[in-house]
Amino acid sequence: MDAKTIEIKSYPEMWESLGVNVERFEKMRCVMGDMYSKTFLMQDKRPAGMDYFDYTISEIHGARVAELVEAKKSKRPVVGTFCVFVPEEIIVAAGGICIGLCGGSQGPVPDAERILPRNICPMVKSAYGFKVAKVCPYFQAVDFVYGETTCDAKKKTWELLDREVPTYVMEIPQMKRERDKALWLEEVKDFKTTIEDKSGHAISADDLANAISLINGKRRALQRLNRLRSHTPAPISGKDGLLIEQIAFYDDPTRFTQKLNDLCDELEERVKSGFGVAPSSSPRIMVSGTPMALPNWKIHNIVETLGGVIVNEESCIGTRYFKDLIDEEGADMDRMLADLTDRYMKIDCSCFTPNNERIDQVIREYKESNAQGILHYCLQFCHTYNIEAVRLREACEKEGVPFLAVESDYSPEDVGQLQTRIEAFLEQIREA
Ligand code: BJ8
Repeated sequence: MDAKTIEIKSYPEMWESLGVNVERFEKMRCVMGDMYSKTFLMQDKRPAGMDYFDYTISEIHGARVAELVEAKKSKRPVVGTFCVFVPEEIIVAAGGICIGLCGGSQGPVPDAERILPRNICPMVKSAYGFKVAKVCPYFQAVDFVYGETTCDAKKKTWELLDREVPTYVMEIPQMKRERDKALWLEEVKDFKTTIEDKSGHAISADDLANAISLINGKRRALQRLNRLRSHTPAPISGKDGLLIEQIAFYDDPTRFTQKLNDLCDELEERVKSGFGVAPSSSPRIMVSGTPMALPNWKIHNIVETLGGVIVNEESCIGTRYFKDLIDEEGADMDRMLADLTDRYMKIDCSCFTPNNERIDQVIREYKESNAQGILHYCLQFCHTYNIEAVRLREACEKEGVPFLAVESDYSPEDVGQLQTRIEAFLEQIREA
């Protein structure tokens, strides 16, 4: 691999066997390789430990997909998900593999728009488009999909997606009263039963305990990375931080955790010696809001090209995924399921009302990450995050936190306008 370019490897025979539209997918592969090289490999002072994550991107449609194909041969279920509410510990406990399928690319959006309304969330359109156009080997490899009822765009799309791939749906309550928590526990139990039926594997207490410890380990490594990013100068760029958080959703959890901890060892040395990727004077930005699915690097690219550095993502592809762990003291299945349910109920998605925990959490993360401003990122047509930004802005005004809210999609059309607004925001922080 040349230092400044990356080739995303081609596996046409394997893709063909999965029913991928190979001719179309080949073009997307080349575009992504080019975009990755320009966004990531041109950065200065990247940690050596990023080599592994570059490798996973070069093999994103090869080595990892081949692992899924092997798992399927040995009857291990491969389950596609779209939300951090779907408990991956239960999939892992049944010997399965959980793959986050959220779409972050503009490429398949026109395919989706032939069927879905245009004025819905780009993440939903991108994911659905990947499946109907058959241009995602992961989507082609999953045995079935588990959706949820978090937002209207997703829950109605599952009805259509079910025509393409078996799609099950968990009901996520939208409030957090005791009766909502009881409903959620029942949903988790139903989910476990379905996964057991599909995999032919009855989950034992030991299976679940091991899975909880494995996924807790992954979340702990991500917490460690996040703490390291709170230092000034930042030991790693926001782009690389986000990339790692994105890869967490499809890589093998044991390998990922090991490689991320190796990287964190290196970053600790950087922190000790005061070595950073950007000058200490670079404005430190925390991003908060809707998830940024692979390969959505738009905001991070703009901020860091303009001389800022992103130090935290309060997002489901970010801290909402790893801030909470499951208690590992649970001795029996009922206790473990109750602990798991408690942990998942702490996710402060804007689909909940009220959602005061998130407002408090954003301010807490702002302080802990030593950020100097919050950039609220909302995907177009995501009403819940968009409206919740009103209360976040008020909380930031009260705390004296510089705040900018942007709404965007995956097209490049608004890049110029975003650059102008973000540049002014960084200037405001520099002058403060
Ligand atoms: S827990 S944030 S992963 S639902 S798809 S809600 S952006 S309109 S992703 Fe999410 Fe689960 Fe909540 Fe997290 Fe809005 Fe788009 Fe809906 Fe979205």
